[in-house]
Amino acid sequence: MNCRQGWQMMKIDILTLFPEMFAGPFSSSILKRAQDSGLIEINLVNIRDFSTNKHHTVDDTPYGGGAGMLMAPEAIFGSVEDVNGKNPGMPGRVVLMCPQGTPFSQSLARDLAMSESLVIVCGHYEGVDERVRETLLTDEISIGDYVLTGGELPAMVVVDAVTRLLPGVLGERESAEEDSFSAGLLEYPHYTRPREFRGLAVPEVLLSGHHEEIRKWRRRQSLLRTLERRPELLSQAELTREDEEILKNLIDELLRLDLG
Ligand code: 4GX
Repeated sequence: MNCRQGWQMMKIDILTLFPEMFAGPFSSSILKRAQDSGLIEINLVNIRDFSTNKHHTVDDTPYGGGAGMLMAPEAIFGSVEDVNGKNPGMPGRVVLMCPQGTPFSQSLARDLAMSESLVIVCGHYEGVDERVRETLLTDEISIGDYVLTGGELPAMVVVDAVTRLLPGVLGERESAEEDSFSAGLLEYPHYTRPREFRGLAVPEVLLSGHHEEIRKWRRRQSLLRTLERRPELLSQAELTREDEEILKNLIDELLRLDLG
């Protein structure tokens, strides 16, 4: 349950100490269009507005000692409870962006895209008081194994990847169907005009008009790229008998190149 119907707008609340960081990405291109056409509504909430102390601080030192500061619970609880109160009957997901989270992926993006609403908390400092994790969150997500200055850029990544999956967001021309990862393989090489550019020719088969030959060439290129760059994807990919045959030949060829 808690599954959004395709015609319903997705409400996205972003809880952050730096709401101004979102201005550019959210007022451009497809994310702007998705908001203008009512497919998503993005609400930026400044966590500092929910500080309960007179200096409006949101951080504090860790019990037990040690370097660095933590996000204290009061302002995070206050801001999450405020947005949850304004989304009655929308028990969507409450996500913390942090390096300890589940690795973000296209399948997690698909899963989030079915939620009625998203609340995204952008982590800062050395992290958040553990009671936030214990009681407020449904998810913790990491966008990759590197250290950023805060959870804002990760939140933008998640909003972007989720939004483009919502029905009506992409036009016919931008369709999400044939993308990398839709079948678990990397994309084949693409070419557009001119036929020859600075002495570099477009592969002959693409100009031939032989649709079956073109399909086979593209599939082989997808498999080759995946084998060379991301072999770990192959174990999860949806492979046909033909794909397996092509892969065998590719591996044979690569081995012969190595030896010869
Ligand atoms: N994918 N960071 C969050 C502070 C923090 C630490 C622990 C909560 C718990 C990151 C990433 C990321 C840096 C954002 C540390 N907040 N977030 N921040 N990679 O590196 O998502």
